[in-house]
Amino acid sequence: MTNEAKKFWNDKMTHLFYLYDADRDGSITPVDFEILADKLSTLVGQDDTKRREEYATARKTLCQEIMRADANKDGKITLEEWLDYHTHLANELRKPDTNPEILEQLSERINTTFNMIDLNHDGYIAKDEWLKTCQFFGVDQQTAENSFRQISNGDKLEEDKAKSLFIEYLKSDDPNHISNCCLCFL
Ligand SMILES: [Ca+2]
Ligand SMILES: [Ca+2]
Repeated sequence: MTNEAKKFWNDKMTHLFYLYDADRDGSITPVDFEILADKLSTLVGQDDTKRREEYATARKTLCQEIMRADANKDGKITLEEWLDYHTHLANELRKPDTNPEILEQLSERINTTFNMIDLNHDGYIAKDEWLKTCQFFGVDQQTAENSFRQISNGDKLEEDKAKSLFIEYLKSDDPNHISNCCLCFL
């Protein structure tokens, strides 16, 4: 990896870290997931009790998976822990014989995220779901629309495609890679 590619990848992961640090205290803790899930659940409507419960469960799963990055187990993920964890993960994903346990953990994380974005649970990410989620994470509308056009087959993004993009997002150090627009979905 060149220094430039390394810097790009580091910046991408740092950006992701701050997206998750919802209370902006400089570390990722379970409180951040509560804040994010509360905000996200307003996207599906306050009245939908069932979806709100699903969100609560999804939040717990996602939190559990991501808290694996807390190397010293003090209940907080620092930026350093975050970058170490994802460097290790990305290296593992680049191998032809990725550790199956790591793949399993990552699929848990990706499935949960996918279900949170797939607001109506039909197995696809529709354009409006993509736009809403992008907006939620502060991506401007034009960028969101352009990225959807690039990655979808017109009006839908299929589950398998979405999941492989998420994995590429973690691996790729190429500033022009199509998966870069998936920031915020991990
Ligand atoms: Ca925090
Ligand atoms: Ca820690």
